[in-house]
Amino acid sequence: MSWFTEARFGLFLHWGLYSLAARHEWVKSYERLDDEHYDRYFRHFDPDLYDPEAWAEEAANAGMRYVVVTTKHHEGFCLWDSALTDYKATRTPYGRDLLAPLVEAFRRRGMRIGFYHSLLDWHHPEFPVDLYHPQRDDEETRAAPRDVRKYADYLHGQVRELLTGYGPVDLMWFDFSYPGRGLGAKGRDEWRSRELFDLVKELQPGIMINNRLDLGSGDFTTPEQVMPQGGTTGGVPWESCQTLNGSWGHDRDNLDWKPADLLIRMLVDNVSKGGNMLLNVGPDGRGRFGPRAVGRLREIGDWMSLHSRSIHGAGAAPGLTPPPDCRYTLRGDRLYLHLFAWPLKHVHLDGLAGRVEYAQFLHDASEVQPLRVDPAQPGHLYLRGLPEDTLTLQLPVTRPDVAVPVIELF
Ligand code: H79
Repeated sequence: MSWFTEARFGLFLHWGLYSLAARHEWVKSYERLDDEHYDRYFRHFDPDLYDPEAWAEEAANAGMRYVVVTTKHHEGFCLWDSALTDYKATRTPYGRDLLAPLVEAFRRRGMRIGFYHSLLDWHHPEFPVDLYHPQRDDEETRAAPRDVRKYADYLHGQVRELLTGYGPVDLMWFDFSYPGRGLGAKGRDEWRSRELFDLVKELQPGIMINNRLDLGSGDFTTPEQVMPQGGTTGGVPWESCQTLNGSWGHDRDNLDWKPADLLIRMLVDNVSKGGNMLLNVGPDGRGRFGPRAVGRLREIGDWMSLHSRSIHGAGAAPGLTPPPDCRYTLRGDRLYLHLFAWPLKHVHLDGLAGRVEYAQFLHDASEVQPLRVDPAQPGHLYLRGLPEDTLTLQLPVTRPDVAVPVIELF
């Protein structure tokens, strides 16, 4: 499982019928749309510009090392040609399986493959109505009780299909459990999570499973749209999943787009705390990433092409406290100082005096010289007060023209 912590950066893909509604992947629940209304997206699903090779190329160029794709989101629509339902891509106007070509394209780029699979299913007739369900818990639904055991059989059957039909799968991302949350609440008893977990491991012994089956931490934990504090997961690998704009599915009118430099700082922050970042793109109804997403991925790629050495295979630097607005990552015995803000002329590194043999900017391998204080020089007077064990580096006044400057310390 070391590939996971080496990779550090992955692509999340949310793609389904909600991509046509283009107003958040929870639209069916938020707007309480019934099946009849929602069927319009099924009848019009035809991503004629779908090109998973292009997606894989964008992801690879951005420095991403794995992909996690929504095989099925809460709406219940399946991207693959499941034998257990007709609610799938092959029965839409598009008429073809979307999953196999995607897996192939990303694998060809050397990327690891992850399947997101929703535990919730707002389309399956035996999925009991609950607080998130688009259908209300009313007299009518109570009169026709649903059998969650039958739904769980379906869930297990579909997972079996996914893990037998697409070659080696590296990661399984289940979403989500809500035990004890009122009528229709669901967790390990309803999903039959232990059985499901064992099934996944039996079919794909090398796979990693996330923590949303209500079985504790799983193989890795998944903070969602938060930047976690470091050192809080007790050594369990973790991955923070993040959006470009607050939504996971394509969201046409959303203007809350994070700029690329913020996304880069988020990635660095995660790695500096020992975690991964899974960054989401919500492709549109024609199967494109959209210019805003592509623009950000390319800017991230520009930075990664010069700085991936501080990300891939890197992690937290235990015992070292970085200066304000800086982050350390450690890879082997190389330390990387990421400067989120640009200080004037000097940066002071506590605890590093005498421990650094050479320092350079990562983007151009230009030397960053230490400040050597000569007690004979008058200037020395003004530097008194720095702790003995502090290494001071001399910075140019002008900040290098990269999203986040990085100093590599040998
Ligand atoms: O697939 C993406 C989301 O659709 C899904 N997980 C990511 C990866 C997800 N969104 N929310 N949740 C899982 C958990 C539920 C969160 C809730 Fe709420 C917060 C339920 C009630 C408050 C979101 C906001 C749903 C209703 C309001």
